[in-house]
Amino acid sequence: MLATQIKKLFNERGCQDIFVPKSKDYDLVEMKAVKKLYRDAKPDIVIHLAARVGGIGANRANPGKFFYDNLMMGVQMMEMGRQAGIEKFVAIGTICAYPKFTPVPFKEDDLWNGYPEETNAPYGLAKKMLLLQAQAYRQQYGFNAIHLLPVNLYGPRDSFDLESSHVIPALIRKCIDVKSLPQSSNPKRPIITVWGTGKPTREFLYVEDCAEAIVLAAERYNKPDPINIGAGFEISIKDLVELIAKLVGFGDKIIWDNSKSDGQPKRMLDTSRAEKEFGFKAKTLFKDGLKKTIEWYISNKQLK
Ligand code: GFB
Repeated sequence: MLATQIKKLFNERGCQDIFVPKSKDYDLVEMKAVKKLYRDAKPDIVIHLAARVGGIGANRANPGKFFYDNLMMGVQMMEMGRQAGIEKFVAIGTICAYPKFTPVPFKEDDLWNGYPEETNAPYGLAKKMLLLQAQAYRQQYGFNAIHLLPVNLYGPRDSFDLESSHVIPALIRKCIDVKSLPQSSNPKRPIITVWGTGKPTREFLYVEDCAEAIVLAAERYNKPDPINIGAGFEISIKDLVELIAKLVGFGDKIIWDNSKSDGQPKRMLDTSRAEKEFGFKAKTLFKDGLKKTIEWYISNKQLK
């Protein structure tokens, strides 16, 4: 969902020569595929978005794969970028790299003050190593690699798989699918089951805003320090569930499955550095972003 938006923004800026490799053509976990990609694309700038990613369910089910695949893709892409002598490497990291009990709002200077939350530590630390690699390569080779830390993303074209997706698409699907069940097949009051206790908090960034931030950083930011990319608000999962249910028009029973993990207790970013360094400030109001995502799911759900 992010690559589509980034390509659109670069096209609008007059940049037409953009190569977006597909994972079916280039399995970046394999070094030979990474070498072939650099031969085929001959890039000046690389924006490394590729990731084996998913929600809390997917992370808990695949800690080994999420660690290995994300580490190998990132490390090899940056190393071959260095050997190819590219101008700039933009590494897209994750908010999961922050320590579990980071005080909110998360400041980039707190990034190394502890171990991440257990459910997403393998993924979070694999991506965090790209920050270390970027700073080490800048020091030894003068290689211009930057590291961005986007918060939980949402928007059209996301994965709506109920086991592996993130919370927003899962809730939208649950509310809409149960509503569209024919009454006859569901005499009892419709029920949706959501995960955890509802107490955790999260911050969410609309995909188009994230794309804007990445393009601005690619154009203007050339320093070793990591940068938070977010929208600067905090919402509890309980309030999120009620908001999505209201926007979808689901007014029935919500059951909380406490056997499912809550993940990181609190999450909200300090977004002042991105604004200071390259003038980024998220534009999309949360309710508007949710409405666009709900509309997209309704008009595309038969494809799911
Ligand atoms: O979005 P999510 O899966 O991942 O879960 P994280 C966010 C919160 O929503 C957790 C709760 O407290 C979940 O327990 N939740 C409630 C649900 N109902 C549901 C549901 O039906 N599905 C899902 N998925 N969650 C992610 C990492 O952590 O952060 C990723 O797992 C990624 O790797 C992302 O890095 C940025 O927000 O906890």
